Amino acid sequence: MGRIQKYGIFGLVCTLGLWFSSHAAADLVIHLKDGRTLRVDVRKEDFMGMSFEAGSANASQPVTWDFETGNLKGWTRTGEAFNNQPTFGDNPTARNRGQASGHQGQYWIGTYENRPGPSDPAGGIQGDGPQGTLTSAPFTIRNSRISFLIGGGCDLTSQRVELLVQGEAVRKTTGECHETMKRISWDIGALMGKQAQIRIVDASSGGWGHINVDDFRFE
Ligand SMILES: [Ca+2]
Repeated sequence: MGRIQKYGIFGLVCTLGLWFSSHAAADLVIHLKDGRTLRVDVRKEDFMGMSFEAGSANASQPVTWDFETGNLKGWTRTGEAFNNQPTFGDNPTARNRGQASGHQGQYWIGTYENRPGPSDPAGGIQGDGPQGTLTSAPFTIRNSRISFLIGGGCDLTSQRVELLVQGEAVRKTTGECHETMKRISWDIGALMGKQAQIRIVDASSGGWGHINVDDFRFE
């Protein structure tokens, strides 16, 4: 959430307080990380208060949607596949795989990889063996699209990212049996207001039994 996150809600409220001390009305300008600027006409007599709901998807708890925290904050693991996640840097290139990861930032999910941080040896792997799931905290759908980067295995029955509503997978996507992640997008406008979770599934130990994922965006 760009500058809101940087300054925090306390700083924002203080700033608003200063505006209102000299203005009957003011524009609240919110600069988002994706480049958009939101401008809200705020009148002193109408202003009651302000709250900040973490994450663009209004998650019930903070979730690392791009894994740049270097951990799995807001996600729940089952099995073994996600024990060494997220992974750091372009690990496929570090082992001369010939297919770059295409990740965002520094950290991403790659269930073949085993390089949790920069101090771990580049190119380390856990291979296709481990299986498991990684499920996000519940959130309320408030955007018409979710996009994310996906790569790795291409069997929808065993390697996929899915959107759960009331425990049912209402959207699911697999990779293209290529390490390099591509951005895909789900139209979720029809699900507005519903409680949902993202689940990443690695349910195979065979060839291409791994999945690469990064950078969920709520658009
Ligand atoms: Ca990332």
